[in-house]
Amino acid sequence: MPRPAIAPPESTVNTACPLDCPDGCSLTVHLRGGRITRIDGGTDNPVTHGYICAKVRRFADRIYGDDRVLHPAIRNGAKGRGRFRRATWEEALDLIARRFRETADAHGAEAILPFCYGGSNGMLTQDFMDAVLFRRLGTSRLLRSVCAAPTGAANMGLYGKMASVVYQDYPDARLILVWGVNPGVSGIHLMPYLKDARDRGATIVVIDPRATSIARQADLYLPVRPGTDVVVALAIHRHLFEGGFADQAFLDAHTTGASALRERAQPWTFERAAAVSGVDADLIRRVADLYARTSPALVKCGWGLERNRNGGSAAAAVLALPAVGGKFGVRGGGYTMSNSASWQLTRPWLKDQEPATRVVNMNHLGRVLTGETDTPVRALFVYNCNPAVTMPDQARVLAGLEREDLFTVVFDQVLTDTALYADVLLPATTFFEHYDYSKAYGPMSLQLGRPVIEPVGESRSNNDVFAELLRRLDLARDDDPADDLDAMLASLAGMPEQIGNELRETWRATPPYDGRPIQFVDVFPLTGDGKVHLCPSHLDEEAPEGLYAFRAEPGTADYPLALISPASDRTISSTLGELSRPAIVLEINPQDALARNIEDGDEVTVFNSQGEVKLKARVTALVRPGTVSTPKGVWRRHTSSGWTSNVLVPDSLSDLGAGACFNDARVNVKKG
Ligand SMILES: Nc1nc2c(c(=O)[nH]1)N[C@H]1C(S)=C(S)[C@@H](COP(=O)(O)OP(=O)(O)OC[C@H]3O[C@@H](n4cnc5c(=O)[nH]c(N)nc54)[C@H](O)[C@@H]3O)O[C@H]1N2
Ligand SMILES: Nc1nc2c(c(=O)[nH]1)N[C@H]1C(S)=C(S)[C@@H](COP(=O)(O)OP(=O)(O)OC[C@H]3O[C@@H](n4cnc5c(=O)[nH]c(N)nc54)[C@H](O)[C@@H]3O)O[C@H]1N2
Ligand code: SF4
Ligand SMILES: [Mo]
Repeated sequence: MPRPAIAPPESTVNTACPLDCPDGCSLTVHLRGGRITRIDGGTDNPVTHGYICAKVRRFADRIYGDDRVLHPAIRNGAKGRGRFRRATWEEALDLIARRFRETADAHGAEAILPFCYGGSNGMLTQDFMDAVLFRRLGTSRLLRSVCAAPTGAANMGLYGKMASVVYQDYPDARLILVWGVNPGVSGIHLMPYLKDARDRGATIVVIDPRATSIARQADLYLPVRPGTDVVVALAIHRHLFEGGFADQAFLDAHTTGASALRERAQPWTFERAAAVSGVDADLIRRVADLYARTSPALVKCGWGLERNRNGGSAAAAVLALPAVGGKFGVRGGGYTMSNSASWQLTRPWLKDQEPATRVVNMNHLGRVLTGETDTPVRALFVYNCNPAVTMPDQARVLAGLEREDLFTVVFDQVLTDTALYADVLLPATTFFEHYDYSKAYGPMSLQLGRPVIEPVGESRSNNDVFAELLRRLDLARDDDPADDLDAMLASLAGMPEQIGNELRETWRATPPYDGRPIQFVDVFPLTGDGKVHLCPSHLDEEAPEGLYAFRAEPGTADYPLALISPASDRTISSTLGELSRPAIVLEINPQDALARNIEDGDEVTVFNSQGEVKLKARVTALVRPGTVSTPKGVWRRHTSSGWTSNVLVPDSLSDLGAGACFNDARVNVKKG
């Protein structure tokens, strides 16, 4: 049953954006004849107040666009060709249930792999009825490590994911290190606060291989070689310890592991760090000295620095700075990492225990689908994810998806590159057509989003569909939510009482500490003993060469350039990638271009032993020598060869969190 739209057809309605972006905007949606005519920034969220990104402004083009999946479909042609015949929901769901049952009977349910990541990132569209289904079925489990795994492991290990400094407190800082993050693109509502901080006299330092918009406005810019942040941070630690700037009283009272960190920082003089990172020793010295002497000092740690073999240690070393430097305890001092855990919400509605089935690292999708594993994957259910273009080692991922003996379900809103490989394709609603939570991970904000239009075509929400599958597989129980509305109500009932009540009444919850917690005044580490663990033994054991170790370049002489693929202003990961866009470019430094006889605008081939991608060269000094850059989230149709940067990305893992090493791709570039 399609759910009736809750908004009158001619109206202006408020909702919230749940997409995987730190900001959590409130939205105002204009409707005419029951269709969305305009999407603007809403005023409910005081931080994102009034404006939104250009991506979500264009979201109606996605909702009503040609690529929207409008009804269930069953493959009717060779794998990967995207040829389908229309099917009813009954037929499609019956087929999935039958194939799942047959697979489980013949090979065990571990032969089924659910594959999902953030999707639209809400709490209702992931780890709800989907998790109920897959837990009860006893399928393989997925390690969701494509993003935020190394930074998450570091933040958890050192601080137990203590709540972070929020955007509103940036103007109180006197010094801000913007480290491996590009807020001008990936969290735009931080930018006015950074400007405000600067106007009030704060010094801004940016550490990034590319001169991003914030780097160009910064007082100091460190064009670091990808994957080398750990040594830059350790050189700052060394200066703090050796220069007598370490806050010994704080270290004694609130930390463990300071001497281990000091020992590991010891070898990293400014000169050695400079030789490895490619950043001038004097620049590192200036930053270290500024950090030592300035308060309030703030470190904004992003995700760009984690996507390599040293990413976990880099994040740990960066996050350890305020503890060693004694920067906590004042507004505008401390660190910002993800605030996703700061509401401390659990998911009490998930009553089923996770089964002890095998865990598959999502970064290894290609090798798991193509290689020899104890229990080969025979059925794959992809939702909230577009692995054909977002996972490492694209060639193997696509080879796996092409397997004739693999039964693949893809449940998505649009005909993604992954959907082309589906045996059964299911149409999903967007967050304008179902309920979902918008939980920001930059500011502290929690809003409930609501359907503002009827589901387009025959699309259905995740909870509706997974509840249907539970029934078809005889796994449903009487107290399960029956559909999306039920699931939403169950989630509200499972929230802490005040939050649940507020969301029910105003669609928005009041964050603790007025949404502006001060670290070590209002919030403290959520580690077992309440201390900062500067060198926790479990991380030290997990990292192949120990925590804070620098592991050298993966490259060979044939592939001297580091390829990075950061967020762009066109897509959220690959979401919205179906919309038209200018040609995809490879940014290359003039020095590297000249050596290869490449001019601005040339067609170039970026290649390594895994594959090649054809792109247009943009010769620009904004990217450091030795590094080339192309946006993440590109679709196959946007390159002439049909391959995207992920064909060049190895499926090796980061030192902590078994995360993806997108920025460890080493390549060469040639004209043509
Ligand atoms: N517009 C838009 N917004 C987004 C997204 C999007 O796709 N588009 N994606 C969302 C998601 S899923 C995430 S995880 C976040 C990510 O947001 P960010 O934290 O900004 O992460 P990235 O864009 O991966 O990289 C950030 C910066 O790190 C730099 N970088 C790359 N390698 C290194 C390195 O080794 N060291 C250092 N210091 N810097 C490096 C890149 O040049 C880039 O400028 O953004 C979210 N917001
Ligand atoms: N080269 C390179 N690749 C990268 C990165 C990089 O830095 N470089 N970054 C990585 C990062 S940070 C991330 S987070 C990953 C993200 O990679 P993915 O998890 O694949 O994320 P998206 O590309 O946004 O795809 C999400 C899909 O979910 C669908 N979806 C949204 N909402 C719903 C829903 O309610 N129901 C269903 N059924 N479907 C829904 C969307 O339509 C979309 O197709 O990409 C990674 N890929
Ligand atoms: S993607 Fe981010 S900036 Fe854009 S509307 Fe959503 S929360 Fe706001
Ligand atoms: Mo991400």
